Amino acid sequence: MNRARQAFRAARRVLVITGAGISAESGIPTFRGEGGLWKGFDATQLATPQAFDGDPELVWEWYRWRKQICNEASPNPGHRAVAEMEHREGDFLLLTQNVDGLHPRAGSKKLVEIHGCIDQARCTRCASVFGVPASEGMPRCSDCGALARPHILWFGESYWAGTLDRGIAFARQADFCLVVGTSGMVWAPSAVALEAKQQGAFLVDVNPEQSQISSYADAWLAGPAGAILPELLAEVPE
Ligand code: BJW
Ligand code: ZN
Repeated sequence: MNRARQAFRAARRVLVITGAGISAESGIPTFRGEGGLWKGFDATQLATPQAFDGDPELVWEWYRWRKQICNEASPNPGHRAVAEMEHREGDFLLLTQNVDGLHPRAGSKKLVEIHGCIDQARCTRCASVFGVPASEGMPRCSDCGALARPHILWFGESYWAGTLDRGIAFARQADFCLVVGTSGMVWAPSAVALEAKQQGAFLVDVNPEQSQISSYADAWLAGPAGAILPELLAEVPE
């Protein structure tokens, strides 16, 4: 913790990468591990273009169920600590894999929601993006009437312009990279963290369990984000 804190204090360009674990303490289930299943399905079965083509109603039902959980949840001390980091001097970027909207609700502004946002839908024909309507059922595009899909990046889909590329460009300049609450199983966010490390950043992993990132990290802070992140920010008397 002390080495991580010192590196953070000295840093001029800070990159934070978050995953589902940072929202676990807000009551949102993670993808892998306990509680990661819904009606016998896991994310790899439903978060795909093939699943949507085969049964759009089922996929929309899953996302509406998750949207409700996300909307009812509140940001926790981990999200608030990340928002606070942005206000230090120097450059900052938050790259989140989470679609739950808790980072912006905690006050984060310099952020990229690399996998999209659960409150948004996108037209399958004209690609227009709009808020998911409150009414049940499958949303239709308000511009052209075609079926809309969740505005979420699914497995096998390429990262949208201005998301991954922005993260990689920032990672190459970062001198501190903080990874929080991700298993690191999904490419490409884990690759962004390793790129930062390779280009000289001090890499910290915050996760109660060993992740794919932990063994590459300069410091693995094993514990829940809601406790560890405020501690990382706290002033300590010399
Ligand atoms: C705590 C905690 C607490 C608990 N505090 N921590 C073979 C090899 C390599 C790559 C590939 C491959 N085959 C395919 C790929 C590429 C694929 C991929 O990476 N697959 C791997 C799973 C193998 N990636 C893609 O397809 C991506 N696109 C892409 O690569 O485009 C180029 C390309 C195109 C075509 C072919 C090949 C390449 C797109 C990925 C999109 C991911 N989308 C999802 C679902 C949509 C979003 C949604 O519906 O919400 O995003 S998948 C799901 O995983 C979700 C998450 O954002 C993402 C990451 O999960 P995350 O956040 O890490 O959660 P968990 O549950 O895994 O981990 C939680 C962690 O928290 C755990 O470690 C806990 O210990 C910890 N934790 N409590 C701190 N209190
Ligand atoms: Zn349309």
